[in-house]
Amino acid sequence: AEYDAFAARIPKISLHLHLTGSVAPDTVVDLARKHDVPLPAGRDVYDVDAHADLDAFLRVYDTVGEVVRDADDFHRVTYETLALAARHNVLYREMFLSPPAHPHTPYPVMLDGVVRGLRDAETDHGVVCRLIVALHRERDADEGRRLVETVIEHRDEHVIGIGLDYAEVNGPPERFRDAFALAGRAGLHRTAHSESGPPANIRTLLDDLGCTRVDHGYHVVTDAAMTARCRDEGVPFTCTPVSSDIGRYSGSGDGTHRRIVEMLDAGLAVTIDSDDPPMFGTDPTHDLRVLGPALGYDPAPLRRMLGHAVDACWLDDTDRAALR
Ligand code: ES4
Ligand code: ZN
Repeated sequence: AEYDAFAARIPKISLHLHLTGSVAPDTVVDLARKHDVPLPAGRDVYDVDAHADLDAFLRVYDTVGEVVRDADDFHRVTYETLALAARHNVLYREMFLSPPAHPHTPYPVMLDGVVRGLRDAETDHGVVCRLIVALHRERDADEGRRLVETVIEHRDEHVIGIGLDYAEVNGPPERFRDAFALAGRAGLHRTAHSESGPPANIRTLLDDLGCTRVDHGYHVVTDAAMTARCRDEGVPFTCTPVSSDIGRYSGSGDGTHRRIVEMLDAGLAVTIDSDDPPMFGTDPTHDLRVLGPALGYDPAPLRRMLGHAVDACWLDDTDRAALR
């Protein structure tokens, strides 16, 4: 009970959350009606069956992308997810924006709505948010590179980095070398998902794509040399206990969160987030509470992970110091 209260109260820094995956079910229904998009009948928008495998989950994610369309929609969903975050004491978030998930929306329109949403949320709730534009790794490399060009063309101070999302098996990281190099030359920070893939993919992220973080990265602990390197270099891993347990990537769906415990025991810089909160039935407090049994209900690792998130975030050192 003491641990649970601490999980609610501790300040939080959120480094792994997808805007498209954070839309409340009522909002999805509202926006579907607004844009006349049919939703699957006879069941909840976020049915747990949708999570049976990653592809099924990603089709639900794409459905949300269909209904979040105009600038006002983006304002609304950004504001709503940040207002909720503030209630969980999230101080700062770096949030994934997946433009390819929203085929009806030009990038500048999306950016306008999102930036207004995060400004309003900061004014009303004090939560600060910056953006990571995620490239769709199942699409070809050229589309990714063009998205980076678009990001640079519409340069906005709120967009501080790029990422790589969707299914890793269908999009090996080396395919995006040029796109990431272009982003690097433009001064954008870089991260990428590696949830199901081998430690070799983590090496590609660090050595070939210029990533300074790894999203998930559970298989690092299957390679002793890679684990030692990442510990020595302080490479941050943004882990998502709820979504990755459901997907059987960080555990066996049994709440032991085996991989995350191994990563912590190996001295790796682990941070914790929700991935797609309503889709996986979680929130920033719940993410920490589900780790309770795995951590022996000890609050000390929660403090350590907060420290890792402060180190891992892409704020400049003055703004970073304000979070300590
Ligand atoms: C995602 Cl691979 C993956 N996992 C969870 N959420 C996502 N959104 C886009 N790609
Ligand atoms: Zn993710």
